[in-house]
Amino acid sequence: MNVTAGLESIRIRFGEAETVCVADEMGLQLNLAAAHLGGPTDEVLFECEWAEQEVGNNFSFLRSGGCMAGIAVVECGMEEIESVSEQLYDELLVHTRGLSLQRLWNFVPRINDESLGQEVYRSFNAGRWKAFASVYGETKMDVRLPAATAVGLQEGVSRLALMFLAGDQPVEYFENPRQTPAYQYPSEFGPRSPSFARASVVSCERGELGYLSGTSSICGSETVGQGDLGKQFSETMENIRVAMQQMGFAGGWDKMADYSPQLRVYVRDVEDYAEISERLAAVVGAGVLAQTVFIQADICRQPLKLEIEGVFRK
Ligand code: 3EB
Repeated sequence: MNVTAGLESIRIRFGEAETVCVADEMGLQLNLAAAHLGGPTDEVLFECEWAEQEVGNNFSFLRSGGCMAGIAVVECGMEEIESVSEQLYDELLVHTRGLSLQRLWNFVPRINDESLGQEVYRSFNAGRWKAFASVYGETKMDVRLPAATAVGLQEGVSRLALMFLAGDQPVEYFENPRQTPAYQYPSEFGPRSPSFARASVVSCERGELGYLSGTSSICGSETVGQGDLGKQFSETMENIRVAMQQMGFAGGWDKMADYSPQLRVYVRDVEDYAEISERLAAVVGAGVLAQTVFIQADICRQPLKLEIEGVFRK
């Protein structure tokens, strides 16, 4: 363990050639091999005056006061996704014991490909579920699952990357009344359901931090608007509006700018970028759009064309 001084942060940088975790005196950075389509290239997820860095088996961790963040990047063949995911989540849950998970990002190689008779995303879900079930308890994990994103990378395809935020501050987890909780999706979407909540809200001294999970065109548990970008966009935005209301960040799109939104849009087909960006600008305005990151990524259900997540403050 080494102790460093100065401003430190955990960051993510898009549009890099290779998916890799960089640890230095500035903190931790996840370089992501996902094509950057628009907006800022870098996002700071956590910042502090000083931090302790710690290295686990697969993770690099940053600890500061009661806050903790970490990144793992692991070489992982398609057949190993389940076991490697379980191993990473085991490690993550051991190191964050006693803290609440606030937010997780999962970048899964070849997420929509088939391997061992099932989609890679389903294998990932099985491994993640096992780790949560063994630590939180199979029937009790829903109350502690954090907001999350799980998307696929096409470049640097053999690396699984995880990033997380945790802490000792109170966290409230939220579901979306328009959507079936993902941990209760019927088994047609996979033998083990995805382990995440629709949103987390963290209370800190300076106010509240709202983390909206990757949100897509799903109503109940069904994909809405197959082959229809316009329909998928409007369904996604309606899901976001309702989720934000649940989180206590109410007021609709007119109020959005007051919550210092940091949006991130995952676009499956690069050709759709211009239309999505235009549609988003029409809803949230040019100011919010300028702060929005657009990257290419595969969404975890093949028909889904986009997914949007966000961080909000009040
Ligand atoms: C959905 O609502 C779309 O598996 O961690 C969104 C956010 C999605 C997180 C995850 C999956 C995940 O089911 C996919």
